[in-house]
Amino acid sequence: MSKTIHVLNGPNLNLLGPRQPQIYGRATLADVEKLCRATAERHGLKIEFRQSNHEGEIVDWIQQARAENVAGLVINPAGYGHTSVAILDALAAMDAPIIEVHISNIHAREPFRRRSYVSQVARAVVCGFGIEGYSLAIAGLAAMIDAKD
Ligand code: DHK
Repeated sequence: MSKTIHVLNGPNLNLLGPRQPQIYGRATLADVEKLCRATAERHGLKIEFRQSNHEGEIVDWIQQARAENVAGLVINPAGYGHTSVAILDALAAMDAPIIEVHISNIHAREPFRRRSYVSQVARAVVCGFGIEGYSLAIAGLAAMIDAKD
């Protein structure tokens, strides 16, 4: 039976494409989803792909991923990565590996973006590769899941 991973996206990522393309590129969230689905399929993984602008909804989804015993979680927490203890706490309650993704290089931007709460509980962090970072995250997660078997 193939394993399932969840890919969660935080606030404003629904605006990918038109939003600050000089930072985030011109690809849309639909393009990101297509890329994630293709990468997951290549690695024999099933995928659930979601985006929300609401902190509580993201917390609910993380709890749901935990309850469903997903094989792993990829999360671009977007702005909430820098602020949300609630999302950190929800992630900390998970056993499955968590990979944090940022499209931009958060370390080359404003100082407040350099700290991510999510990094404390992420097994790996990918940033600065544009949307290709999602594909790298899923490939890395697939290797971690395989190594565990
Ligand atoms: C996306 C956002 O919306 C920002 O709030 C983060 C992240 C960076 C990204 O690069 O994907 O600071």
